[in-house]
Amino acid sequence: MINNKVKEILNEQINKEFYSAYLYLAMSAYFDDIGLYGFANWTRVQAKEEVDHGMIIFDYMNDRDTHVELKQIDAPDTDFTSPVQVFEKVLEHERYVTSLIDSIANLSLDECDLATRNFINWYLKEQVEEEKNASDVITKLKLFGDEKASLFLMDEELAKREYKKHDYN
Ligand code: OFO
Repeated sequence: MINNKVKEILNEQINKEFYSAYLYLAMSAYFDDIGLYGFANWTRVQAKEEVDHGMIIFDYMNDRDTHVELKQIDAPDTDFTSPVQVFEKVLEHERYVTSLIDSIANLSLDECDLATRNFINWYLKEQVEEEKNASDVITKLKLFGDEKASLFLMDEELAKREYKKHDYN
């Protein structure tokens, strides 16, 4: 059983992970609309991983005999103007999610919930990768510019990303 404060922050985080999935799906729809199908694939795969992130917390709470409360998911930001602007939003969003994960780590320690503190290590590591993935794409977009030829090459590269179920291991 998890205490109420930790339960509340974990329920919030499930909601944030599903919001992340919505946000990436909105980005995927934008890229599909402008014909960048590789970018659309990359963000769609990311949306699926975000659902996995939410489900890992969902399963953890059930394992600890703690009530899961699913909250309303906000509509995602859809103010997208260019590939680089979208990926800057991705990086900003992932930095925000990192701050949320840090808060869970700190609260679980304050509440002496060492199982949750240990559980959240997986997310701390995952967030390093999430931020790196976004900033790698931004670096390449800025390096090669957004002329059609380089966007086409980037699109082909991002088309290769494949979904692999994110397991807690
Ligand atoms: Fe769940 O890591 Fe991105 O948001």
